[in-house]
Amino acid sequence: MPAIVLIGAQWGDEGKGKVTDQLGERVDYVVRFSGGNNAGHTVITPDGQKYALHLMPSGALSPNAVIVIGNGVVVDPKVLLSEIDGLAERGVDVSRLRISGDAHLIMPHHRALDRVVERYLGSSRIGTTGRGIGPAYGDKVARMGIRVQDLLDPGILRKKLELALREKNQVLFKVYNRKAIDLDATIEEYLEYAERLRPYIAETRAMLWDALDRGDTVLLEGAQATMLDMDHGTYPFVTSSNPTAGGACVGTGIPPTAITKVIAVSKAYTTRVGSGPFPTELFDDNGQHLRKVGHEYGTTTGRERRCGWFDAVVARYACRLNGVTDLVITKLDVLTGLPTVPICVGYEINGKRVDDMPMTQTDFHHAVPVYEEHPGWWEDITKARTEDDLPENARSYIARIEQLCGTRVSVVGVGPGREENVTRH
Ligand code: 2SA
Ligand code: GDP
Ligand code: MG
Repeated sequence: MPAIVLIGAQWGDEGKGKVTDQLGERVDYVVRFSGGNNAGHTVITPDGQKYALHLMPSGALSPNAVIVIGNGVVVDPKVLLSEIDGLAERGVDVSRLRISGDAHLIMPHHRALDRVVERYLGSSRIGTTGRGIGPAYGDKVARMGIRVQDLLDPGILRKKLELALREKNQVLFKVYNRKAIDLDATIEEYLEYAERLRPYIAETRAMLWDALDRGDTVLLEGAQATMLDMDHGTYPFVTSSNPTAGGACVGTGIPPTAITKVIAVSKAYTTRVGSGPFPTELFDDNGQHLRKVGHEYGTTTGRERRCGWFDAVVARYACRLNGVTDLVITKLDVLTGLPTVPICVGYEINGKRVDDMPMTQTDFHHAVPVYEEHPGWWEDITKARTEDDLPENARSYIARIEQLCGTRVSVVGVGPGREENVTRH
């Protein structure tokens, strides 16, 4: 009864969509457990078609997998419906979708609050995706949230929205100088979504327990990443959920004892989108190379991603925190053509060398990377499928990452396509 967790080891966009899609052929269920439509997961199918998924699990492109939106996800029904329609138009069978009735809804006041709060924060802003994620989770924790199941009970929906809007309209939007949101219009809009979403809403927890009892394989697909985790990431420059492996249990109802494997996806370098500390960030031609060759622009917002060298301190932290059994290193092909490829093996903080994540955020802000230089390679590696196909320098770069993380690197990505991988062990 295996449940496999797949998470991002860095600050997101490691290629989780591609890896989930690859595994999708071999699993029975693909379940999203956290985040919302802040996520942008890119999948390129063998016929060359590109899909950018935001709320739909990346198993959507594997015809035999049941795809599930777990209770830990925040759902913007408008976005979900347009994603369902877009996929259906392209011939994808969306009837396999199930949505937990316990997932929380993103409401218009959440989207509005996300934007006004970012404006209010000014230079201290988080650099959110503006999708209402933080305010929706905020209301969930404050026990003022509206859940997917509330769409099925118009009386409850009105009561809850009335309460939520009273606070937003009469207090918050006055402070932020934003116009009030209309209760009746919102109810009307959401009841229309309710009719369309009704067939997909299910008790997903029990469905997944039954699947595990039958011996089916369940893949829990993470969104965002370890360093964006609300508890374990670079707070406050994080997302408002727990995208780490522990969050996979909370966000689905699958017990920890059912998890047999934790796969972490990491780029062969590092990117980050939004504000916050990033010790190995590059502001030179090498950074430009990574952005240009790696097409490092947000899948959801189109924002430029900040780029830097591989940070083994972060990677090791992610491996230990998530109990990683297998590492997938993506985008090795993007490093081709660089004369040297440094790896950050530690930090210097206030004159002291440290090898692990420092305790305080202030120290992390002051961390200066200590680099180990590795010779680069020029050969095109996109056709490599076994380790022997890789140039010696690329092989030793990966072997060094494996050694520094103390975790097996099972697969190395050498291109965006489903087949463009080197399988190692
Ligand atoms: P939010 O919107 O409240 O979750 O933003 C809080 C922080 O989390 C970051 N974040 C992300 N980082 C990388 N990729 C994400 N998804 C998109 C992508 C990003 C995009 O796939 O490229 O298109 O801009 C993602 N989602 C949230 C965010 O940048 C904030 O730092
Ligand atoms: P996710 O959020 O983790 O799913 O990642 P994104 O889809 O936001 O960003 C990863 C990008 O890298 C996408 O454009 C992928 O198509 C692309 N990608 C994934 N793996 C590889 C790889 O091994 N090589 C190259 N060149 N691109 C890759
Ligand atoms: Mg992404």
